[in-house]
Parts: sequence; C-alpha cells; structure tokens
Amino acid sequence: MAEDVRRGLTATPKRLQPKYLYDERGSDLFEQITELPEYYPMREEGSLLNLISPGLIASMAPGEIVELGSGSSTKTRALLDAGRANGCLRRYVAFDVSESIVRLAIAELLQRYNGLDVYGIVGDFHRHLDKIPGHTGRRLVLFLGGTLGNLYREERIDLLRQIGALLAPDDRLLVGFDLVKDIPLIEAAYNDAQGVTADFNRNMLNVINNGLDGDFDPEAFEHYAYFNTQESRIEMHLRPKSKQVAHLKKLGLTVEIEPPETLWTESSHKFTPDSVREMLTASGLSLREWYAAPKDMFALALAGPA
Ligand code: AVJ
Repeated sequence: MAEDVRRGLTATPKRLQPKYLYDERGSDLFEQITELPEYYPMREEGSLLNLISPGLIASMAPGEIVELGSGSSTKTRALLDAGRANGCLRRYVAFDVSESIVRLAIAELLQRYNGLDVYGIVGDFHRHLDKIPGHTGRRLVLFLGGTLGNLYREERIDLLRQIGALLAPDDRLLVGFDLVKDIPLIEAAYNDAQGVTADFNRNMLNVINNGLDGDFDPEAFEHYAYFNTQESRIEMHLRPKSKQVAHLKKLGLTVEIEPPETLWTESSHKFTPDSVREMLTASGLSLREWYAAPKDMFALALAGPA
C-alpha cells in the first residue's frame, strides 16, 4: 500500500487504486450499492445467470467450477444448482482476497450442497492463480461482476492470458461485462440519489488514513463520476471543495490538492460485443457464446482456448 499510494499521489493526474475502496466498511457499502435501484449491473448479471445456467451446464457438463473474485458466491448458486441437478458437478473452488468472505461462503455452500467438494483460496488473482488445485474433470472458470472492467487494457489482457493457462481445450471461462449503453443510465448507476456511492468513494480516504497514518478529511471532498466516452469508461474521482493539505505520516509525504484537480479513484470500463471479442483474441482466447441481458444491459461471454 505504501508504495502504491506514494506512486499514485505523486503522479499526474493523482490517482489511487480501486482495491483500496474495499475495507470492511467499503465492502459493506458496495453490498448496499448492489441493492440500489440505479445500480443495474449486479441485478442484470444475476438474472442472466439464472436464465442461462441450465443450458450452459447441460452443454458442457463441468466437473468443477472455479470462481475468481467469488465474494459471497450468491450469484453462483444458479450454476451450482444446475450442476448438482445435472449430476456432473463434483467440486467448487472459491477464490477471493478476503479471508472472512471465503470462510463464510464455503461454510454456507458446504451446508447447502451435500457431497460437493468445496475449496476456498485466499489470494490476489494477479499473483496466486497457481494455488488453484489441478483439474478434476472439465473446468468452468467464472469471473463475474464486471470486475475485469476495473483493469486497464494491458492488465486485462495479461490476466486473461494467465486465466487461459488454467484451461484445457474443453474448459471454458465465463466473464461478466457491463455494456456501453445510454449514457445517463450508466452515469446514474454511479451517482445514486441516496449518496451511497459517494460515501463508498470517500471511504477510500479513511482506508488511506488508517493504513498510512494520514489526515485526509473525507468530508472536504465531493464524489464526481462521469462517463468518459473516448475511453468508454466511468471514471470516479474525489474533488476537493477547497484547497486541501494532507499528511501521510508513514510515508513522510504531504499532499496538496486544490480544485479543479481531483483524486482519481476508479475506472469502470464498458464494453461492446466487438471490443470483448477483440480483447479475448488478443489474450489467446476465443469467444464461444455471447449471452446478453434484455436491452443489452449486461453480458456474459463464454470463452475457450483459441
Ligand atoms: C465491483 C468493479 C464491478 O465498477 O461497477 C460500483 C464497483 N464502483 N460503484 C463497478 C463500483 C462504483 C463495481 N465493480
């Protein structure tokens, strides 16, 4: 964290990585976001998964499901239910950065799915994919929630290549993508009326203060999120209401920021069928199936080794 934050806050524009949004309070706020009327991605992805799970399971009959960024594994139940009903599914591997979440999720799944072999792995998917156990039958890897959209193009391709290395020829990867659509609809999802997303954004300054003995005043910053059409992404920023001087004692760093400069805290990329196909190809994968929600609100791409 020390190195990330030093680099980000001495760069132009000033930026902080989105992973620092998620301490306990941040994860809680994110859960609240997923229930907001304006925030459509999770709901759309959940309905889409419910719709496609029986067919997907029937067509590939996976022996195991490996989920990256599994969180509470709630949406996954549609696939697990279908896999158990079909009789093919023997193992589920949950992989997440948060140990408490993985423990809770696997305890619940073990109760719910009698006889399913449930694994939990705590790790960072940029570094710990080698902790995933070897194959038991055909593998379906899941990367849901549009999390891939938080990464920049080079990082996305790098990660997709690493995931591709986990796949045998008949294995598949299912990835969730938020799609380019009516801009006001996208922007509303990141500017909710209740201000939960604003609190979620500002909470990053608490995380930085706690980690690096800092004195940022979160309330002195405004939430600012807009769709950057050129780059096809929502950018989330914190904009100081007046000149701010903060000290990060653990870094021996003083940060000065005044309007209109911002702290850039997150990018959430939005895709098209063409941009997904192109990215998969650049990663050594090929698109096998495209499942889109009504009105192209969200999509799931099923990919396999090229
Ligand atoms: C968890 C990365 C998918 O980009 O929509 C929600 C995070 N940020 N509201 C997203 C988020 C602001 C979310 N992802």
